[in-house]
Amino acid sequence: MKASVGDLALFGGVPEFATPLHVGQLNLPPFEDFEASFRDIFRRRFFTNHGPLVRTLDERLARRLGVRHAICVANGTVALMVACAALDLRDEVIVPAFTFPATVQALSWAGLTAVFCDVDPYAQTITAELVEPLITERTSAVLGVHLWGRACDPDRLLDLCRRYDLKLLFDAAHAIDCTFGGRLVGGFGDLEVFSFHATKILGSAEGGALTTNDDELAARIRTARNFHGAETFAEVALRINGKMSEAQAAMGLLALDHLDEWGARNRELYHRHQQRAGSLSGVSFLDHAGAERSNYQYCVIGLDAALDLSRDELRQILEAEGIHARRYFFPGMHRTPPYGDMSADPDRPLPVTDRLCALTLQLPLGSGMDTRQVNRIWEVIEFCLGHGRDVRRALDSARQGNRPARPLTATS
Ligand code: T4K
Repeated sequence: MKASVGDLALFGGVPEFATPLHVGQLNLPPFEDFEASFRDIFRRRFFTNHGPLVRTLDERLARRLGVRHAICVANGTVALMVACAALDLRDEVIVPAFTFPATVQALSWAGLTAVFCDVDPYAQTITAELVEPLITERTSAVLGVHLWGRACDPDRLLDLCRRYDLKLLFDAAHAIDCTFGGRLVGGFGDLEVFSFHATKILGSAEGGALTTNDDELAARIRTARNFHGAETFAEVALRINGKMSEAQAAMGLLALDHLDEWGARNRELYHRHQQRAGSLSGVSFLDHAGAERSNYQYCVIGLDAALDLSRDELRQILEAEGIHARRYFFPGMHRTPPYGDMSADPDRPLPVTDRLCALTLQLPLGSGMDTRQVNRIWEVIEFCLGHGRDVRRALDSARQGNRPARPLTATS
């Protein structure tokens, strides 16, 4: 418990958490289960190229998500690249700038041009209304991102895309086990893309999957992810080695066994964050789950621009306390080279994206955490915001060299 500004670790006090709390905590099944699974892989001497575990994971995912096809690949970024090739996208793709770089970088790897769309201030996703004015004769597709697990409205976007003869795909990297209108993410648009990175609730160290209900598209995906196309005879010009290994699939299958349990744990932590944030003025909690089913893997807050402390100052203080909050996503992709820079771009204003990039903070939530730790995170935040002017003076003083203040690490 902090009683004075001097108790803050940034100014020489004892850090609240001796072992830092991260966002993106690992969700790990019991080690013996890994051992058994890996022993089987070594016994079979079959390590990759669509082995039995990858095929089982494909089938189990498809069943769980209620789709005809789930096709596992090496990671979520490759999944997006494969999606572009399988859909034969050309020229321009409309995409939010408020996303992880991979969403946009995959388009560049496929030789496509990203056209950045602003997001809805409440949902933080693109909408049909925001997309429509950006459509030109060069547009071939719309790529929505189900940010934090909250799905874009798939029906209105599909209606728009069908009217303009555009493909519709979704980056569902955050959205395994999440619903829109009670329907599970996985079967929306032409296809959807998942990430099973280690930091995701369903992790296979690195990994990802594409899901679709379209048989012909599924064949094209299988060809695009396997350089010589022997898997299917679909003609796809752009191909890559995007195969998932048996080791990744083993981890993914074990994680799938625990998905419900981990979602329930996250839910409890999420609601405690929500409760604590709700009692603090100047802080808004993004309830991305709302009434939908969610994996609850992210705690996202927005800070009022009028607070005595900026988002980045608060983050600096929290980091010194062992609370490694992240500025996902800063800067927006429209301000990230080679797509843009930090200078204002009056021709392509994305005011909501800019505001979210400046004020959003993601707080730790996940495995190994309990609600008492969530409370302790909020006690530090409450102290800082409640003593904003004093903390601000101490920060200014430290900047002028009068007091020690730990530098912030370079990560966003
Ligand atoms: N689309 C969207 C919307 C995405 O968010 C992502 C990835 C993708 C596409 C692409 O999917 P993949 O190609 O990655 O499958 C992390 C993840 O690496 C990335 O998968 C994720 N989104 C993104 C939101 O977060 P970084 O570069 O910020 O990760 P890093 O290494 O700073 O890790 C975040 C925190 O997790 C750290 O503070 C510590 C903790 N951590 C991390 C790792 C790797 C651990 O505790 N253990 C670990 O092994 O991207």
